[in-house]
Amino acid sequence: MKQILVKKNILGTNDEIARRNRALLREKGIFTINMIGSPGAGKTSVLEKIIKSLKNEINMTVIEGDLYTTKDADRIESHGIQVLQVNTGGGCHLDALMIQESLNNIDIEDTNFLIIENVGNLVCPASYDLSEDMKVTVLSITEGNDKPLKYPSMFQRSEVLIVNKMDLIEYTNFSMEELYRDIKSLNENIKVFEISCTTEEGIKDLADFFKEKIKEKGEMKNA
Ligand SMILES: Nc1nc2c(ncn2[C@@H]2O[C@H](COP(=O)(O)OP(=O)(O)OP(=O)(O)O)[C@@H](O)[C@H]2O)c(=O)[nH]1
Ligand SMILES: [Mg+2]
Repeated sequence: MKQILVKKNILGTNDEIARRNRALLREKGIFTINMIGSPGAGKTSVLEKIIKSLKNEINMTVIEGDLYTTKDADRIESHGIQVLQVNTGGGCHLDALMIQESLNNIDIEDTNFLIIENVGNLVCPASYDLSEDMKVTVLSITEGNDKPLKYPSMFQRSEVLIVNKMDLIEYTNFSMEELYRDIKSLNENIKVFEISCTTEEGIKDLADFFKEKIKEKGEMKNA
């Protein structure tokens, strides 16, 4: 599996680079998501479930962002998916230059769906456009339902909220009612999926949702 260490951005502003990446991804018809959430919210677990659901129909590529290690990329690679690990060497988020470098290091000709797993962090990634079509935030039940109001930017900028670890709700004081009230006050258009990677509740609906978006964006390359 490939792994890159990032360089300092001297080539332009994040938005300029993101614009160039976005043009390339549009030309290739690749639907791209930027998956964000706290450390341990379950981003890689959700990704693994999506891969299992869609890999026979859709060609996927994953870019894994982490400070150090190839642990998440190793998990993805075990599913037979093209994956690139980006190590930020301590940086708390990915940026558009890292995505540009990633795209230079992988073969995207056959890809329909590009999933970027951002560094585990609910704050910094909100400010960096990675040229995605959609920001997808993963919030897990064990983090508490107060997180949207405490960390609003990410929730305001996301098209999709995945509420993960629903299997644990009975052991916590997490209130779905309060969550929906708060999240809608921040972003009335956000689409919410309640899921569990343990029981697989909600995974099919989530996979179907992405499948529609992928088809809208480009021709199926494995058709
Ligand atoms: N009970 C339960 N545990 C889960 C669920 N989803 C993930 N986990 C567990 O939560 C832990 C963290 O999951 P990861 O998928 O590694 O989380 P992550 O967000 O990718 O973590 P980082 O990449 O380190 O930020 C693992 O031990 C998973 O097995 C779920 O739906 N229910
Ligand atoms: Mg992960």
